[in-house]
Amino acid sequence: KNQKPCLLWYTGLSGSGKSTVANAVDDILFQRQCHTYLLDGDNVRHGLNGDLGFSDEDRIENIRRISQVGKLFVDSGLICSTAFISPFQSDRDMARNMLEQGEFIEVFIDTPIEICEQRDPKGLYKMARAGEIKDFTGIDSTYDTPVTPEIHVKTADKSIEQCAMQIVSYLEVNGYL
Ligand code: GGZ
Repeated sequence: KNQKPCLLWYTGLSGSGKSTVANAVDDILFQRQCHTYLLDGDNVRHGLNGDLGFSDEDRIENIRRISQVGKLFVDSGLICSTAFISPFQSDRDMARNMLEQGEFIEVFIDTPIEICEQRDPKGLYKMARAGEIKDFTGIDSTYDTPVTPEIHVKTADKSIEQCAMQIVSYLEVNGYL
């Protein structure tokens, strides 16, 4: 199977659907016999980055390590995806600049904070509003809205499947698949 290696860099608020959409894309790519790897909180925040919290400083280090690992996976020939809030534009640009032209694909999972907060699957927004968690993204910690993402997914009026197909179509049209 021919595939052009790349790093699909998902960014968006907590509860925006980054992991859900990234997993749906990976399922489709797997069916098409692509070789992929998905880095997300489950396999990175507990292990490699288990020493890091949510201060600005720790988030910057979190993203620095993830971009280094992502680059290694791309060098190994995979379509690699990362699903982290990655709130700072400067860190997303740092990751972009580590890769070759066309290898870095910024995917903005654009879900209004009101919707993220309604979903609140882990009750974290509720706790942040109550002051029980501090430095929560979108409440009392910054999220820099992507300015020129390669893919802008507005999730509010789409199904997970439609969001995933928007990304797969981008990969097809631009010669990654
Ligand atoms: C944001 C937090 C926080 C704070 C814990 N702010 O919805 P989730 O639970 O599963 O996803 C969030 C995840 C964010 O980790 P990232 O590694 O993606 O963040 S970053 O890229 O900014 O380094 C949320 C949970 O961790 N979480 N505390 N204060 N999200």
